[in-house]
Amino acid sequence: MYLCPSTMCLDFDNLEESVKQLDKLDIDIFHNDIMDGNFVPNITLGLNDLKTIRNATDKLIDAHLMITNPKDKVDWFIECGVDIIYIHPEAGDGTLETLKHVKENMVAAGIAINPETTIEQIEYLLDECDYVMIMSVHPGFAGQRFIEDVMPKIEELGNLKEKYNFRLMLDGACSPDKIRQCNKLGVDGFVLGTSALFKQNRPYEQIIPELRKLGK
Ligand code: S6P
Ligand code: MG
Repeated sequence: MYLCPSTMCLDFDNLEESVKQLDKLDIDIFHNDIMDGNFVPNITLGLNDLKTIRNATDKLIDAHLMITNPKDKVDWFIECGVDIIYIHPEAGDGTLETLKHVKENMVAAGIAINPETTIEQIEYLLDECDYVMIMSVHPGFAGQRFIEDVMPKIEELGNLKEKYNFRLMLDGACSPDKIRQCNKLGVDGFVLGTSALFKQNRPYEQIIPELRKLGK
């Protein structure tokens, strides 16, 4: 199971130190939310933040691009040295070509799909996906409620993993209960935000081993 802390929840006054603190623990991927104030109504990390994070850890880092027309800007993130890039197919055209382009540059490619997006709408992309990330909140903000309507989609994509050979990830309000439940349905990795890791008034050192025990 992949545990993926969301860096938008970190202390940005001490970004490098905050990354290094988590880097020492048993986590797998730093999840970086990139928002443009257009595709989603918020702006979070920029390229300089991403570079700081890259330089602070040797673990995998991703870029979850919540930006309009990602095909025009994807090279910026390839150049930052991220290991995985997630593109929203809802954010513009050319998703299939963009996934191929990412992989040609030796970066893993994935799609992130909004709660309303159906499997029928994205199935043509699955052959090119190393990762598929289901959004269980509307992208834009941490601290939202889990959208239960995505549960059937989680189960269905869990059943398609072997056929298309992708890793299934979940982003949005991943609480310990949801992690346990959805890992059984085939979800391989979870973004950790305020529902599991941050604002818990307990040290990360205590929480991470507990989360680790929830999955296989
Ligand atoms: C939301 C973003 C997510 C959040 C994550 C926070 O647009 O893509 O990655 O950072 O959802 O987690 P939580 O537990 O506060 O929802
Ligand atoms: Mg995200």
